[in-house]
Amino acid sequence: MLNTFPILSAEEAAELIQNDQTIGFSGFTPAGSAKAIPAALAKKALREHQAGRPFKVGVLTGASTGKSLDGALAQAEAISFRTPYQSDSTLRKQINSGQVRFVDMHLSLLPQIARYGFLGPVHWAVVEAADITAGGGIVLTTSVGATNTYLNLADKILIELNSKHPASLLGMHDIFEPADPPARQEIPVYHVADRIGSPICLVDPKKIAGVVLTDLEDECAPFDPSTPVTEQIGRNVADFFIAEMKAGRIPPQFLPLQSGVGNIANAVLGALGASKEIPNFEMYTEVLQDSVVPLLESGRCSFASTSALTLSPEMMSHVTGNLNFFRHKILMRPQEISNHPEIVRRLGIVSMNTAIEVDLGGNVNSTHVMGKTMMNGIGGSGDFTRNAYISMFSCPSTAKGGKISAIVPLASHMDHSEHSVQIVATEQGIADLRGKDPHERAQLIINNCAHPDYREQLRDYLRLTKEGHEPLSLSLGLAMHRQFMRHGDMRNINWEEYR
Ligand code: 0RQ
Repeated sequence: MLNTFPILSAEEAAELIQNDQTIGFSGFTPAGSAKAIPAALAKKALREHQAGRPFKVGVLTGASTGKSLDGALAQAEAISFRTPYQSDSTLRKQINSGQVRFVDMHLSLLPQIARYGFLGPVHWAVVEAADITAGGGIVLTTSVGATNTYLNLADKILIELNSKHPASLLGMHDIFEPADPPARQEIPVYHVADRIGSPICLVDPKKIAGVVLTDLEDECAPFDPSTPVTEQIGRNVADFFIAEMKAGRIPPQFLPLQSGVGNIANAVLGALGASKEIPNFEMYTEVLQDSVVPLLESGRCSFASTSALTLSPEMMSHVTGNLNFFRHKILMRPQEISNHPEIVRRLGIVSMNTAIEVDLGGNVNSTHVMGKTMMNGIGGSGDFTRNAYISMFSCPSTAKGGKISAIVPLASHMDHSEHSVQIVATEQGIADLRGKDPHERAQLIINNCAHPDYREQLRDYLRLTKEGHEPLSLSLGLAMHRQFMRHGDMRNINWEEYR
């Protein structure tokens, strides 16, 4: 292979990329993200800015990335447009100040939207690989995300051949891209472990402009240790699933689990794995975190289909050191397939995602603090929530030391509607909203999920909104948010002040 394609330094590769171009990077979370070329591109942007020339690019990825991609490019003020998800603090500030245009998108939809041209031309695919064949076969590394789509769409391709990831990752990916309508057929995944595509991405070798040799670890940050609150959420969720099994609503062999990212999701998975009454389960998910690896080894999780291995460097080297075991336990798929509504509905997935706030109707805000400030993005939570057999959202009942209630009269931004959200879980308990009308939902959410500091004032709100199908007051719906903006604390509201 090395004789076939030009070997470039990261700097030489970055020189090929021009101001105003759009790049589809590999990476779904920091797993499998391109690293050397974006870091070199950030340095080029700084040089260009110093010379008084504009230099910004459009950045497309699978989901969030790491410090060498979103971090470095944001610090160099080199990003003009970003989609579909991010979690970098500098980039977040630029998005919220209007400096970077950010489109928050369902992850399963991104490849289709890119194929139809809504994101403009994709000039470059910059992709990390574990191996390349002379014929243009690319073995991806620790994620698939939207990389297969960017490789197809891009005019030109740059590859980071990363020796940290062994070529023996071959076989851990299942690359499948649906045809566009009206030629689209069913996606034939009937069981979590079904393989339907190719282990490699095949590209036209003439599109490969160069290969950069790297030896870089993924930049996945470790999770915060669990807290009494996150552990209690985990126990509440595990108890709920045990009761569902006893009631015959989850079959004895369980149903495939999807779990979002973050500290809470990690704690919930830990609790499920530790529960003796929950049988061994499979995962059909988008992100596989550290907590799942011991579950795969113990057999508690019998198979995991994912789009990314979002593992700490230590856990990743453990997995790559034991690939003969893990290659029979893990399959990585494009996000268009890992998150596909058709498969989520078919498999009867139990989805568990995280909310910033939940309102009394059961609507969920997962993305915008106080309705305005973007946190990370919707990610895959909507793909799963809308189509799962059981759709759950969990969060601590309060944030910022109790000054903010996660249970509010009206969500200040809505990502997941009352029609899709079935279960709400906090450390206080579980509200099962299935089959309940709006007033019943509101009472369940207050009684079972709200923090005791907020229950009475939320009940007062309900008393003020008795009429109508929804317990809504147009003037008071956002009063707790307004109270926080005015007084720095949502507690002890005087509803009259906001009438
Ligand atoms: O702030 O970082 O300043 O301490 O939000 O909250 O409690 O640590 O929980 O790490 O799980 O993140 C929803 C943001 C939760 C995340 C969200 C503040 C809180 C803290 C983080 P600090 P926690 P987590 C997977 C699928 C997107 C939807 C999804 C997320 C910080 O899980 O982005 O699940 N989800 N997608 O203090 C003000 C509130 C708040 C609040 C929390 N009501 N008001 N601040 N915070 N609630 C993604 C992919 O598809 C890849």
